[in-house]
Amino acid sequence: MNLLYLRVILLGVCCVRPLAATHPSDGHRYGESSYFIVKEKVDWYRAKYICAESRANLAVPKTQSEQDYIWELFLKEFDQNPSTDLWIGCNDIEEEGNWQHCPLKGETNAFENWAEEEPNNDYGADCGSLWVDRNGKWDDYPCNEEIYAVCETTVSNTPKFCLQTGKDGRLVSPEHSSTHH
Ligand SMILES: [Ca+2]
Ligand SMILES: [Ca+2]
Repeated sequence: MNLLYLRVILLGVCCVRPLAATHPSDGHRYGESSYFIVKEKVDWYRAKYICAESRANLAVPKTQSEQDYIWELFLKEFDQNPSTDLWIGCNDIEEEGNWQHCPLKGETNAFENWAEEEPNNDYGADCGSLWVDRNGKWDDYPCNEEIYAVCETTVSNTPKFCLQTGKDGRLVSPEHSSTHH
């Protein structure tokens, strides 16, 4: 193989996308995210851990359409009849009433979807869920209860890194790329 031919091959390698590494293969794509339902009943901390194992986070609906997508995905996974509510990522674990990731009613202009009179801190509820009996509206629920969960990971359309060739035609190893090889 002559050197010129080798250079052409190496240039062709440029911009290889890291596939699958950032989201599980059974994820459901919507917009810039991929979602999957944790189909076992777990407490909120365990749910968060299961998401993290797939490099995901507990999902937080940030628009009505994202809320609808997650809710419909959940119903579909359980033939329209899930037996428990669904953990999402918002919580006021650190400080009572200081909700992380989900704004309170009237707090900002950002999307919120709390059910009537929620969050109410009933039984020391500190973790957010989509409430089956309220058609997916948000409820604060005790974190140690065991229910289903939804994970979300961002799917980027742009390449995370490029392989580059140096002046001598050899592959130049970009910084921070080692974890992808
Ligand atoms: Ca609380
Ligand atoms: Ca509640």
